[in-house]
Amino acid sequence: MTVLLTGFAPFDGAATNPSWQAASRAAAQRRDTVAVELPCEFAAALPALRAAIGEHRPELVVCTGLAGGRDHVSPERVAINLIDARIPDNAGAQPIDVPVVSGGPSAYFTTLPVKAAVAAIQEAGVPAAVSYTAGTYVCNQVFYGLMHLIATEFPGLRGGFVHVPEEAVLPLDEIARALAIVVDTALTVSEDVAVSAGTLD
Ligand code: PCA
Repeated sequence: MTVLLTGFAPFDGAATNPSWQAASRAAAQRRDTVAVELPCEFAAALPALRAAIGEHRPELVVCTGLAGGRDHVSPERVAINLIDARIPDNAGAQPIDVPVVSGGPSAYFTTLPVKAAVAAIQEAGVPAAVSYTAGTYVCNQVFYGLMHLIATEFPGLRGGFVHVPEEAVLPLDEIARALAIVVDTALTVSEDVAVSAGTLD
């Protein structure tokens, strides 16, 4: 396996999480990709991610999670070293104003070609936009932790994070197609395209 795709377990009382459903669907359609579900728990998510990287030794890791308020697929540009949980996680923990990694840099940038990926997803007819905030909950924690793992333990590994909308907003097949396009783009494009994807909000 060369690609690790992750999705999250359901959280906040939901029965399913489209990030895991789409990630497992996309992986099932590819020979180079394995999918792993991460727990939506601050204490357990990063150890599970680290174990999956150690087991599968991928060259590319794309983690995904649900962003309930969004109506499009959003590859994330930046992870911040901050947890500020709005709701408790699945283990009942609600850390507020703590770093993901004590003493770590304030932020990491993705090493995925997010602009090229967004252009390719849009070309396939699926709504997408680059995002400049992954929030301050478990998704941002996993994104930051992934980039920190790459910086400290797995040099050469490429990785990033993609938020996906609710299944009612975008069908799972389209979300899965978008994730496959992110993977294909990352495997073929090493330098991102220099077009503006900036935002004023
Ligand atoms: N979304 C949450 C955590 C798990 C998930 O799928 C988030 O955006 O932080």
